[in-house]
Amino acid sequence: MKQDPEIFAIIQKERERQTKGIELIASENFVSDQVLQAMGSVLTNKYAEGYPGHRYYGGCEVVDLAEDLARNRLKQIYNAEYVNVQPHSGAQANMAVFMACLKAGDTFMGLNLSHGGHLSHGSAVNFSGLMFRAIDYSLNEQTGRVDYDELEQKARAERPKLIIAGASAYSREWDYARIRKVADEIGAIFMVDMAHPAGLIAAGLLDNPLKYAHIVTSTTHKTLRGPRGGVILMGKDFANPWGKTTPKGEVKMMSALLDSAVFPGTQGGPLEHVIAAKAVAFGEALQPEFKTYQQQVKKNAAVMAQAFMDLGYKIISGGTDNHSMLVDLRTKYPDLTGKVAEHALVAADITTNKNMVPFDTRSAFQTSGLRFGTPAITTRGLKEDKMPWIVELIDTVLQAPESETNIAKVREVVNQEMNQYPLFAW
Ligand code: DSN
Repeated sequence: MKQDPEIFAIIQKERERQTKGIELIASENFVSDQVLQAMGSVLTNKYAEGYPGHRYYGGCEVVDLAEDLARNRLKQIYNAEYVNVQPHSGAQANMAVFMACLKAGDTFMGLNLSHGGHLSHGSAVNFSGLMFRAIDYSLNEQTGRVDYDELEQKARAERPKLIIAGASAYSREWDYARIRKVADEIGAIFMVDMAHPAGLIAAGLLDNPLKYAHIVTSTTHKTLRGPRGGVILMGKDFANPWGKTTPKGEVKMMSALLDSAVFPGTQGGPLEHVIAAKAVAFGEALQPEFKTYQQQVKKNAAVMAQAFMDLGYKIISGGTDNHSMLVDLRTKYPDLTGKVAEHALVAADITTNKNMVPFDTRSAFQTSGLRFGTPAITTRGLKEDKMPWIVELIDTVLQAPESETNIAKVREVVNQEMNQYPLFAW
């Protein structure tokens, strides 16, 4: 069959963009060739509504093997008792948890979006904020860390049924034990969305939230370096008989509630080609090289954060425990918005995203911050000695973000250097 020239030209263009630039978006990564192969496989042809061994279609015995492999490997990585690998994304995983744990209008609590939280943790324009009563907790302005005192006070006063920990732009470890304690005190379910640091947790470099939370959700494509997708897990609370009582008076296990909240509650047929790619990525995460990779991700982030601070930039919370950092541009360039900075850096083939900083004086469309992360450049092979070099290039662009000549000079240096780090084998 003749290739579709239009779309394959576009794919080629994106491949070139990824190859020639420095990718610093904290939520992105480059998957292995075998993850790509599994995603582009014949498994996309199969309908498999239901779960392995209990499907609504014939001919599922082969995809059952792939889904079981994904489930078993994921359990092994995080020491989980229950997993569901079908959510199409992190937001879908979160939606299923809401459906299993709450009724429309119930109160729940998550980190304020403008302090680093996530859309699906209660934003007014997301299903979570539209269908439920969302209350939030914040970061402390001085420390740039979660204000656990505020979290506890609000939880006691408002008695949310669900408390969510986890963030999209937060560079510090969480005190999960403290949140679990207040959740137990008020009878709330404690959920952790570990999407961002999932790979570091898998490698044992950050605390495993399954030890503390009733339910954990994640994406599979950030630090975990798998295909785009979501998962749900449970650890020690798996056997808790909490859950909804059926009309017949039976108490349903949370695992059954979660399974039916994913399918048929919020999704139809699972993406078995993506589940196979998840299985591949989970297999990779179980290898010793994965730990070495994550150690480098963390080391690169720490060195990059220090390099920013050495040049006079403010890093929220003064550093990082994980793969990411949030730069407040106002200390160095008070008149520069995140929007203009992002645009200039992208033109220099350095990809990042504008981000609100806690207590930002600008809107989400302008912002005073930039978010950076090291998972993708570490996969590419860059080590800590290159981090100050990257930060200097960023600073060169930000000194004259409107100057095409300045940007073009940096772009040339970026493209030449990245040429030394091959990315795709096929
Ligand atoms: N959009 C993702 C991020 O960039 O962090 C979160 O889902």
